[in-house]
Amino acid sequence: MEELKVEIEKKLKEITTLKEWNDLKVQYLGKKGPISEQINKMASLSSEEKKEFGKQLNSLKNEVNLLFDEKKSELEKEELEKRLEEEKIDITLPATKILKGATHPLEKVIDEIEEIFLSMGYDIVEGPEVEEDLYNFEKLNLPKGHPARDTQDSFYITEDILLRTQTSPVQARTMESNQEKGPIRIICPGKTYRRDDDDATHSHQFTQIEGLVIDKNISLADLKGTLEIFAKKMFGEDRSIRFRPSFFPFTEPSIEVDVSCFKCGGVGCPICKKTGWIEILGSGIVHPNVLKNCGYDPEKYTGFAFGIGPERVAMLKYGIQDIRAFYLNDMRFIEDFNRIEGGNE
Ligand code: 2NM
Repeated sequence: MEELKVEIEKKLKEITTLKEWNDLKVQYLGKKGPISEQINKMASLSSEEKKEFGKQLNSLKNEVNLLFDEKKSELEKEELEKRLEEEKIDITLPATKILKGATHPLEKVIDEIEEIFLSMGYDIVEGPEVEEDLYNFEKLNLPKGHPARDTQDSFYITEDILLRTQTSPVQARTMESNQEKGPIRIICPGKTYRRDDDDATHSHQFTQIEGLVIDKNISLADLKGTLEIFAKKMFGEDRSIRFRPSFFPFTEPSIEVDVSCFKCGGVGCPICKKTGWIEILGSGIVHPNVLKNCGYDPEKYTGFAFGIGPERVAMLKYGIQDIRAFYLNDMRFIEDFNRIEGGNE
């Protein structure tokens, strides 16, 4: 018995894991272990011998159990210390930088323009980018053969279907589907497409925000007042606007709108090319043919419309030199812009 105890003590010293401890316990204290074996053998002893031998075996078993218990708490303590060491967190280490998403500069300008017109009670309406010739041209007073609808300039999919070249087809659709044929006050933002060779000022895909107001007695004064508010909110309270005559097939008269230079205040600088004025948008009084084509009676209703190029506004406002920068997905451009703008709030 003494030998067995010494042997167990030696084995317990050698083990380092709870798994080994478990195996060892099964080996010595299990049903097939040496102690159980001795207990089984006791059947052949006399009752005197049984008493003496049983007492000794019992105390051996208790001692061995105690040895195992001690070893177990020792191993558990070691394991805990090891885990605590491994899982130690240094809270003084600098945190991993989390990359933040940011709004694209063009999207920021679009959001800003939308906000200005929403504050004036306009609704935002969107429509298909793959459009029918009927809505993109025909109903907007650009009949087949009209020089402004040169097929060289549009992405045609079939003879009658194309990628919209402007967002005004959304307005034609809105006018047409308006059952009451009553007042309309909308802006239509979205992507547009033209067959241009891309360069610093041209992109075959660009964005537009076109506006349309229809009501009784709408006049140029309404157009001017509205666009003046827009110019001041977008480019600064001190801005003024001026009208220049122009031509668009869907408006008569057609008017180009300039804003006084927000860089030099009108004195003359490289941004305004020494003129003091910057062209910002095209507009006009909706052509009677357009109203008629979309189911409105031009004798009862008049309207004004305008088209803003968000790329141009963003380029002017933030001094961006090349329109292609918006579409290259160069993260440095977006990050740089967000640094200037103070990030995405
Ligand atoms: C412009 C300039 C002038 C315009 C006209 C219409 C519609 F649908 F009412 F006829 N929508 N947008 C318009 C007028 C657009 O963009 C430079």
